Amino acid sequence: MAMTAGSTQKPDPTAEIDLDAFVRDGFVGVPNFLSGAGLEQLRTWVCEIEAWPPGEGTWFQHDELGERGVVRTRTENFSPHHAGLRQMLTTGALPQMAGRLLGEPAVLYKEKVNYKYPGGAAFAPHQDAPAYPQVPVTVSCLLAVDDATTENGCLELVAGRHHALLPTNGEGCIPADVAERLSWVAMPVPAGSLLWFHGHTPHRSGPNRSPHPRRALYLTYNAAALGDLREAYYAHKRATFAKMSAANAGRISLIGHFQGTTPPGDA
Ligand SMILES: O=C(O)CCC(=O)C(=O)O
Repeated sequence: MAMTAGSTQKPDPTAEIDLDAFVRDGFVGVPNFLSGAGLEQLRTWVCEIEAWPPGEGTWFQHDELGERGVVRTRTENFSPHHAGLRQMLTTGALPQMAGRLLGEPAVLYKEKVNYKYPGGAAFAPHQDAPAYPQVPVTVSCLLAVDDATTENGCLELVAGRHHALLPTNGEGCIPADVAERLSWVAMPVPAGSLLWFHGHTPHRSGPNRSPHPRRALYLTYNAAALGDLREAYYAHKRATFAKMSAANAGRISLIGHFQGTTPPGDA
């Protein structure tokens, strides 16, 4: 099966979402979004964009200095430059599911792949909202490229805490004393499955203690009524990174949730 929007499309892809669970918990899984040739096609595409050189005003490539040297840790803003991924992210089932969760039509806000190679770093407890300043409400979906497990650093989330912004520390993350009072639940996601979560759902992840990468796409959508804000988001990220102080060097996002070390001159 070639993974075009048409061939992955089920009659009503949104029918598979447990909306009540999302409203209650702030996250919900959708199993078996891709399998077989569709999943293999996605893996091919992810390998293609991982191999792109550092973007010069286009995509973002972020690297990580790990125990095995420098490895790719994140690619962002690839949809304008990859037709297959653009079609999958901006048409058909994924924006339809986002629209069902938002309660109105949705448009892609940002997209990234986190590669989390063996030894790849953890992410500190955070909510995404402080990192997405152009828009008050988002929904994101993790599309697992490899099985995400407790060993390789799957997401851990907090149920029912997606209605408000928690306190933030100087990194834009949830302070340790607040985080330790929350009930974290690990959410393994099999390859090809989805995990949708709200922009205010607290989440974190551990390092990759396995010998294999744990790759995942993270696709974020906002209400289309608020506008197509992708370009504004990436212009803001680029400008912020250009004037980032030495104290913030090492970030791969507008917030300092990434716990790894980036090589000098990254981004
Ligand atoms: O990929 C992970 O392990 C966590 C990613 C995450 O929370 C983020 O990129 O905001």
